[in-house]
Amino acid sequence: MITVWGRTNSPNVAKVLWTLDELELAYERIDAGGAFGLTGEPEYLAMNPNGRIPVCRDGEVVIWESNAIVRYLASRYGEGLLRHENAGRRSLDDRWMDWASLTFYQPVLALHRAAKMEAGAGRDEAITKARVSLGEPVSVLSKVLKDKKHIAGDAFGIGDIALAPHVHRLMNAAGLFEPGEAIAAYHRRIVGRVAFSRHAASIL
Ligand SMILES: N[C@@H](CCC(=O)N[C@@H](CS)C(=O)NCC(=O)O)C(=O)O
Repeated sequence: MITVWGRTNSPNVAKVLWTLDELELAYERIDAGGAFGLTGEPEYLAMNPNGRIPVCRDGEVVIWESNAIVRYLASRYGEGLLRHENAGRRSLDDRWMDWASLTFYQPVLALHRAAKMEAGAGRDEAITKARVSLGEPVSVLSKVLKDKKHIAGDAFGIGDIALAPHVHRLMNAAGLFEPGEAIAAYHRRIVGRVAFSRHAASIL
């Protein structure tokens, strides 16, 4: 049995649960992180010395870092489905996974946090700062998605799994940021996936 530790409203946990659902794999999930705690316990730290969520255990294999978990699940259970055999094609998904985490995640998180601030407590400044930091990555993403159904081409893959929860967060901040039609259309395609829709509501 596969076990996942993590609260459901984390986009990094959502990536893992979404992958498991796409692959129709059975799993159990244990609440951890945020108000659930657990991540500072010695048993948890033995699995992930960073004390962060998610963690995934599959038999003897224990993995942390959400992208590493998604890659593991796709390679072990989704070869030819979510994970391509051709190394060059695989690298397309890999680079967008890295881009989503290293370039896109922080500006989206900044807007998400600014949106939740109380009016008057520096909220407007925080929104302006987040908008500026989103400008370049959103421009790149819009150009790439203009001619593609999914981030690495026509076929859905793990590049989308790493990227879409952040796109979803961006779309949830509608009114504060206009991401443009290419990103909005991509978001509609992803939301149309049953496995994503099961987890999307909890990615606040
Ligand atoms: N790069 C890591 C980030 C892990 C991370 O920072 N997770 C957050 C939730 S998204 C966390 O553990 N926050 C502390 C908590 O929830 O207690 C990954 O992708 O797994």
